[in-house]
Amino acid sequence: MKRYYQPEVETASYEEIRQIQNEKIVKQVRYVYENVPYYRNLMEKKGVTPDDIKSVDDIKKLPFLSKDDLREAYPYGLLGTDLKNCVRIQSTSGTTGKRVVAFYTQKDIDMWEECCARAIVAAGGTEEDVVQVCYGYGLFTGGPGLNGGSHKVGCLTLPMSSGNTDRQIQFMMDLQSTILCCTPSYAAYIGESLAEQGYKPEDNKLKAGIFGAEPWTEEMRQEIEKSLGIKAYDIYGLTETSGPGVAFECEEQTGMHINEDHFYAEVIDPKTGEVLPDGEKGELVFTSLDKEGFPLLRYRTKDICILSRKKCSCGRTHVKMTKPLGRSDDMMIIRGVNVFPSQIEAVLLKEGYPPNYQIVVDRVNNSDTFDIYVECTPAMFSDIIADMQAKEKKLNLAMRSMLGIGPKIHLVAPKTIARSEGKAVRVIDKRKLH
Ligand code: DLL
Repeated sequence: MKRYYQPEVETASYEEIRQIQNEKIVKQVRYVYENVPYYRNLMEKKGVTPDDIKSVDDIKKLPFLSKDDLREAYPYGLLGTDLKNCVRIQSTSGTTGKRVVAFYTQKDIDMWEECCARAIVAAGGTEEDVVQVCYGYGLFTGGPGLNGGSHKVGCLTLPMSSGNTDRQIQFMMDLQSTILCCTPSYAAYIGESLAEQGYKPEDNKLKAGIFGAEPWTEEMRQEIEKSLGIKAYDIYGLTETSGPGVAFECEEQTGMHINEDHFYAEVIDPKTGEVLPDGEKGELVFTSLDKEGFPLLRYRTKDICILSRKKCSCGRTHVKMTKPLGRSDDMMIIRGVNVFPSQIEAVLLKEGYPPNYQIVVDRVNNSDTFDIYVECTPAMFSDIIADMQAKEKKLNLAMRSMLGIGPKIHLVAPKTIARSEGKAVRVIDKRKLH
């Protein structure tokens, strides 16, 4: 069986990978400097020129790029080439301010899909496989990324998108899907639904699952593996860098190999920006090495993780990252969707509510619950239940349109949400994800 999609590079020695990275970084920095005035400006402010970057060891001289920069430069400020050379955009959910729009040339798409193909082959995928992709399709990168990777491997691809679980199960059974790609919480839900419909794990033909886009635990992995009768692999990525496939798990299931020939990873102290040695916990920072549409140098992901170069039994040599162990900002991932408290606050203000609220997130039966308690002003508060329900419904719709998912809204009487003497406790996340 084929073990690697691109064996030469996936199993190259450390020195060979360094060589590839060193050649690429020189070109990528010059490319960005010449084509992205926004970043050139940051380099000039720091007194760095492309001539200062001779190898990846010099990356630490470059300025960081943050989500705030992406917001400031929205939509075209970080574009690396003429729009006429781009063939696709993908985006995250959220307000215009928080939304990330990434641009891809055809070469960028090919690179991204190859990264996903590596993940599929690492999960045992070959052209004999039937890959059921139930990540969302559209602006979200999950569906398109895994779909493209599956094509590259030559698998029969079922572009299901998310939702409609009965139909997912029918296709899974009738077309004998062998690899499932979706968020871990949706995988768990499919497992439960199969059991409810009377199927046993051995009744399906699935052998593997490629699950990511949100945090999940080892316990959840075991549960999913048991309920579906599969081996469950993690996959990581973010819209800014391309989408899923920046890193993926192999058969060892002890962390995800970062596709180092395309993305250079650093871990930094989120407070000081200092680069930390392998093995230390900090914020993950990526530098793209060969992107055209949306090249990013030293992009701060806000994901906290640890890098390791311990030899892997799968034969891959690329550095491994742990599962994200948390975030250095306040972003939550609820049912696979990125949610910031500031977005919720913006909706409340727009709808005329005071910014006294509390978000409660929990995971019940492997599915996220999302409740927002909102204080009314005395003028808004009414003891007519129908009135309050109508208001809750209106707020739910406004939240849904902003976030892409609908929370359960609870309007509560004035002055009932506990005031804090220090920082307000806006978010109570009861999920034990890390
Ligand atoms: O979630 C891309 C993706 C799609 C990854 C499908 C894997 C599978 P965004 O919507 O931009 O992109 O969200 C990126 O999600 O910074 C992490 O905080 C989180 N995340 C992604 N993968 C994982 C994972 C996609 N395997 C943000 N475990 C990232 C934990 C993850 N968190």
